[in-house]
Amino acid sequence: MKGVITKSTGTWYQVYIQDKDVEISARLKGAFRMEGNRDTNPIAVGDQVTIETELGDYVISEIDERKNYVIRQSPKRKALRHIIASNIDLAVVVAAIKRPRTSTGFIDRFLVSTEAYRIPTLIVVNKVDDLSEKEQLTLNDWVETYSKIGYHIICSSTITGQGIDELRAIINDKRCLFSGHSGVGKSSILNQLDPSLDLKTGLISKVHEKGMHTTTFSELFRLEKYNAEIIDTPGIKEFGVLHMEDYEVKDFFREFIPYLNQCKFNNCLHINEPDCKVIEAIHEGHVCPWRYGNYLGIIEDIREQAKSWELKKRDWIKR
Ligand SMILES: Nc1nc2c(ncn2[C@@H]2O[C@H](COP(=O)(O)OP(=O)(O)O)[C@@H](O)[C@H]2O)c(=O)[nH]1
Ligand SMILES: [Mg+2]
Ligand SMILES: [Zn+2]
Repeated sequence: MKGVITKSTGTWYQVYIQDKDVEISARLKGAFRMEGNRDTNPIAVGDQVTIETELGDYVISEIDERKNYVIRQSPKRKALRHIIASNIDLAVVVAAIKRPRTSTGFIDRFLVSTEAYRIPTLIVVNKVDDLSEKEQLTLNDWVETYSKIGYHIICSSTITGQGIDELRAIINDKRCLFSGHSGVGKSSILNQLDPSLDLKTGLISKVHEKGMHTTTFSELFRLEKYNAEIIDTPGIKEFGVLHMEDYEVKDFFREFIPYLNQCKFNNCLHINEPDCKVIEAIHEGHVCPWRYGNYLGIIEDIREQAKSWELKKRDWIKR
């Protein structure tokens, strides 16, 4: 029989069997092939799998090819990647202007990775009920900037209910990945979408958080009323952009695309090359300067990472 992974806690996997509408626990089949696997988890939430029985247990014998997936990179062990979730129809990044403030750097890293995986992405800015005049201006700037380059952005509040109906209409019939810093209101939003989920909300105290395992697990919830599935990803702080090469990132900033073949050099990275049309466009107000700043930040991170690897390698060769 076939099922979808809804939760993984190491050895055991929760699997939802679509035909029977039941959830079972299964482990990997003894001879599960892991050839060439550089993932820390061979099976991820969202994977479509084949279930057999073996010695009285349900076992996962096969995994269907993934339509797409998002990964988290281990910064220290670049060769290893952890698949956060697979087979996603829509990635939702939940942000807030304050308590806690989400940086646009975080949002843009998220967008770069979902662009790279070609996953449609929605930006939700939650907690808009509680903004000062200045914060409202920041919000307006975000909305204008992201809408202009073609991203759907919803402003929401679980207190006033703003944006919730719009969000509900969008997630209908889709498998959605929900991401964002702890405390931005992901669980509160999900509860509003479907109160029967009854997820715990509120900030976990720092002490408690530290005392728990550092790895928290993604989990897939089914919203039967809307034929939607939500994958909640607690504790994901950064998405994988570090596996990219510096020259790849420019392709994932949509607003650079119109200038692709117009710069003097066709391999222009839009950093400090002469006659760069992207930089010209920033000066002329066609490209958002803080988005460009975030672009430079990502390039810097990738190069930093490459440099520290190079140094480490040299260190080893010297021995
Ligand atoms: N002012 C305001 N507070 C909210 C809103 N949504 C959630 N909260 C509060 O923010 C805190 C964190 O919410 P939670 O849903 O647990 O966030 P999560 O960590 O992203 O799942 C809780 O105390 C919520 O009551 C909102 O729209 N406006
Ligand atoms: Mg939560
Ligand atoms: Zn350029």
